[in-house]
Amino acid sequence: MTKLRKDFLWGGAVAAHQLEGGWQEGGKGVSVADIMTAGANGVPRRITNGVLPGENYPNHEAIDFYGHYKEDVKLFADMGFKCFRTSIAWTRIFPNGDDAEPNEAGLKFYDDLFDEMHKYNIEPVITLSHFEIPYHLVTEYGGWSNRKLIDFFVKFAEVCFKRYQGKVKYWMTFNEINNQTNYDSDFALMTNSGLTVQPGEDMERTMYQASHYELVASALAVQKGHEIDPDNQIGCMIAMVPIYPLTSKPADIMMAEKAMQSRYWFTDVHCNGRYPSWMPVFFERHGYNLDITETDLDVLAEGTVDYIGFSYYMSNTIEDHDDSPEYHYVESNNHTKNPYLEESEWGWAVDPEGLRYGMNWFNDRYHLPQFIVENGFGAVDKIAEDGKIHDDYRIDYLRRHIEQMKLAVEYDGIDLMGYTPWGCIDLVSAGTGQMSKRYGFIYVDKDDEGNGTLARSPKDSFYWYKNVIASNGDEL
Ligand code: P53
Repeated sequence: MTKLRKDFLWGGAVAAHQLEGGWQEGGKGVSVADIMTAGANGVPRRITNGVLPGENYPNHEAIDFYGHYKEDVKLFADMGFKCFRTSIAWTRIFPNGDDAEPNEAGLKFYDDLFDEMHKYNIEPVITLSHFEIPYHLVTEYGGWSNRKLIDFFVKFAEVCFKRYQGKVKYWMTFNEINNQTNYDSDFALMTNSGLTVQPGEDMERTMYQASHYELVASALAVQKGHEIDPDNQIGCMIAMVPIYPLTSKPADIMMAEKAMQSRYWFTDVHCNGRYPSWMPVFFERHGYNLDITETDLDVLAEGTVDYIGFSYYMSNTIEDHDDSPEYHYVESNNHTKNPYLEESEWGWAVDPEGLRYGMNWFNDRYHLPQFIVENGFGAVDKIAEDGKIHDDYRIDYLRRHIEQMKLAVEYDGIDLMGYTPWGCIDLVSAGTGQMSKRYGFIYVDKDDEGNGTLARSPKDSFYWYKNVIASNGDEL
């Protein structure tokens, strides 16, 4: 018999910009996702200077969940979902980000969506900022490099907490806030923080400054959310990609430890309410005179999260590369291949045990409940002769990860709230902008060029997952 909670939150996860479409419906403003073109496997998305004619912007229509949400929520209910994780597109509520008043049509869309979910007893799990910052905040303010964004975000959060009180209880502030550790990536900086690289700018420094403002904004939102409704459960959202040492050479172990610190200090601030000891000395050594005030530090201490929401797809591996006592981690070029693991077509190392490892890592440090809010296998699906999709590779991936998640509960005593696999319905890939990198239990007829009927149909994994939920994880 399963040791999972009786009220375990089985469900699925998406983000507004990756499935809603309707990019200009109901007064919605332009977000950073609306200015990213379609890339391909190994071809990065381009970030254009506003919305330009003749470009392919896959998020503009996405899978038109905006127009199909009733049908889609019904399919989730058919699978037995207890919860559904999505985000509130900031630009539906504040089209420019700095508007004086929220946009009623946007607020109403999410009212209707949450009501539809509650019809089937599906609990909303809501991310406030998931890679969809208003583009106006980028052009006018320089994104999160500007302290003013704290007020804009907190206002947005407050409006959402008030409006959806009684409808939404589970929240997260910033999606995968730690992905910007990869400060060499234009994509990561733009999606996380609306940052544009200026010639000669030290983006590592800017990343730390922007992250600090986001963490302050998150802590303030946590405080507001608790004041508005003490029942609110507000979490952080961390991309858990464990970094292993390649060998038992002590310098490799040390390198991996420092790499983990560089990627996961965000969790220290969210959960412990303070910066870890290595950071002030790191800032000092690098001459980073950051805008971090005493008041900020008090806010961080008072706005700690209720749970750790995290994504898990893969692990990475590292070896010592520069013999410096700092073991400076540079995410863009420090990884090496793990000889024990196979990779997906997109080069993501498949490592089910890494999920259990990551859960133990969080648990040892923070002693908080955990929520796996993303996990999944991006793969090309082929329609078979019988017209169906037999996605046994996806079932295999999910089964092996759920097995490890159960071991973490049963053997490691970890308090796990739920599991929402990513892209439960096919959607636009964040990293590549492709439709063909599919994660769903539900197939959506649309290709990378934007052609297709948008018709929905269940894959084999749909029926498999339905039984997993019905048996509370006993039957895999
Ligand atoms: P895609 C990188 C590494 C781990 C997770 O990713 C990541 C990324 C960004 O690409 O993003 C999360 O679509 C993110 C989702 C995203 C999902 O993982 O690139 O929270 O928005 O779609 C999968 O295959």
